[in-house]
Amino acid sequence: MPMKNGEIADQFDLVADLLEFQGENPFRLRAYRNAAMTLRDLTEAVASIVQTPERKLTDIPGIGKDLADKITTLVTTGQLPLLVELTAKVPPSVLVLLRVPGLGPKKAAVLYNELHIGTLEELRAACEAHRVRDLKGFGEKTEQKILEGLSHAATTDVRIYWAKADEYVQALLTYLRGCPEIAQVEAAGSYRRRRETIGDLDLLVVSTEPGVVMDHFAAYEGVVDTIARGDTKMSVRLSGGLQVDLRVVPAESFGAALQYFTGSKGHNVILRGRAKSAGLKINEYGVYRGEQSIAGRTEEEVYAALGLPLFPPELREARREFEWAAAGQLPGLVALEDLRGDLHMHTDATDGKSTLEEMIAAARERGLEFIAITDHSKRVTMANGLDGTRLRQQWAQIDKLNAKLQGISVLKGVEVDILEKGGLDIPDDVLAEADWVVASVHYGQNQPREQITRRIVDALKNPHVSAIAHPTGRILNRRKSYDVDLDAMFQTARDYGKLLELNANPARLDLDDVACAAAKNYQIPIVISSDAHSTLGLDVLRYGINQARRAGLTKADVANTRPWDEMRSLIGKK
Ligand code: DGT
Ligand code: CA
Ligand code: CA
Ligand code: ZN
Repeated sequence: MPMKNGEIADQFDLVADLLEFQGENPFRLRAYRNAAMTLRDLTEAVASIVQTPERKLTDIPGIGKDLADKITTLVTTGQLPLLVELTAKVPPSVLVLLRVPGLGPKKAAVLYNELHIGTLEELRAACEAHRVRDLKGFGEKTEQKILEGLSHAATTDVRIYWAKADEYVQALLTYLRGCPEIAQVEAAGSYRRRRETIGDLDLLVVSTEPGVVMDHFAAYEGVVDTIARGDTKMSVRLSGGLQVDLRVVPAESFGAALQYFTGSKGHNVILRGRAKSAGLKINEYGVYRGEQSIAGRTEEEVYAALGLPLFPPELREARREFEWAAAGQLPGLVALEDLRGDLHMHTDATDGKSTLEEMIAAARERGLEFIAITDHSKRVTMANGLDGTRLRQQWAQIDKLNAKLQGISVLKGVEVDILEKGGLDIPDDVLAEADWVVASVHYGQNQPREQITRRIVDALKNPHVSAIAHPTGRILNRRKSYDVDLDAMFQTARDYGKLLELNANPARLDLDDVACAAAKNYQIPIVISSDAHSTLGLDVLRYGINQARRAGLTKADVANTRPWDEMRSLIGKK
């Protein structure tokens, strides 16, 4: 399989991190970090450029001769000699030290070189034994600060995006399935429940030869460290820091183990209680009456033994799933195939990377029946946002294209900014000509609750606005939500017949699962949108579907499962 842009970008980021750790000059690091960013945003696979003789990597902005050579080497050999050289000096696992607040690359390197500290546990032990204070440039105060920082680092341990975890999982499953001693392998835990972020991976393997399986696992190229190994379970760390727990179980316990290790903990606690009241016992090996096992081979039979349906993993969060099961009303969850349209995307008229024509062609290839082009409005100066005149020009172009297009309708849309002082960034007479208008907050995100809520509520009341995009503005691991009053937003959306977006970008997933479920209680239709800034960006819809399923949304709850003609009547457009 050719290397993906994201994989190449990861390698470059790792190079930059390791160079930084080794005290290399900042300009050199920045070149690698910038290249990684460029690659992630690129719509075309660089591997295919490498394999096309008449193409040149140096035509990509920001990729010079040196980086082009490195990409070529990586794509053709699968390895970067520079990275091999760097990791020989410093194992990538040491980079966890940089997560401790106040511990920069220089000090971390001293800790590693002088005291051979490579993990947070070792760092804590060394501080507690007062071995850190005597190092050159440290002292008692620094040691104390590191100890304080450590408790912070432990609790804010970065959870990776589900989308990223999925890349690791797919590669691991492919690798493990190549082992002849493995009869079955499945990823459980929060990954299987499709949580938006993942703490660690939990893999489950059916085999009669645990030792052979674990040797095979340890030999995986992504493994940098074995954290623990027992008779049937093992934990490793991958380069990049992610921990993977692997358990080997016999076939007759696979269903029980899969159920147990899928969790969530809260869901399992309720399950155990129900077993107990039925005079049964449940654990990762099976369901037991006395000493006798009555279920264990499949999850379905495990749940059935307790009089319960097979819950979709996304619903196993100890929220309302048991209540729904008791009423025989587990929702039939929405699926990716149900989506017919995508109503939020950008082109190179603003900050998108692809042209209007490219976006349309890519949407059609993906089987979408309708799309809305929603470029930014002028307030977003960084993105070269459109004013009324440029918008109308784009819409005229869309009208022209639509006349010739078959199999897909392109809607005239805009992502209009909700201004800091309130009001919209595009005049009403222009908005009136649009098929679809999403309004969003990009500026003044730190305003007090009342002010930001008023802006959003007023936008919902504008007759031309169809929906609010990324309604809370959070970016996972990076930016908190605005302090918006969700109930006020929901109430207004319902009163004015407006929709709310579930932005499917894996870093946003906004509204989140809990808010989507709340919106459903208000009977507000949710629209799942990609917010694509390139043709490849259209592929994120599946992450939105994950989140919608966790919210218990059905096909009927998601507006863009309808044909556009029906959807249009939802938003009161002729
Ligand atoms: P994560 O890794 O933080 O994203 O979240 P999970 O849910 O994958 O949690 P993890 O990896 O600690 O454990 C995987 C599953 O194993 C968890 O969802 C339920 C089960 N499990 C782990 N520890 C316990 C426990 O103490 N009690 C119960 N009932 N189940 C547990
Ligand atoms: Ca886990
Ligand atoms: Ca785990
Ligand atoms: Zn957007």
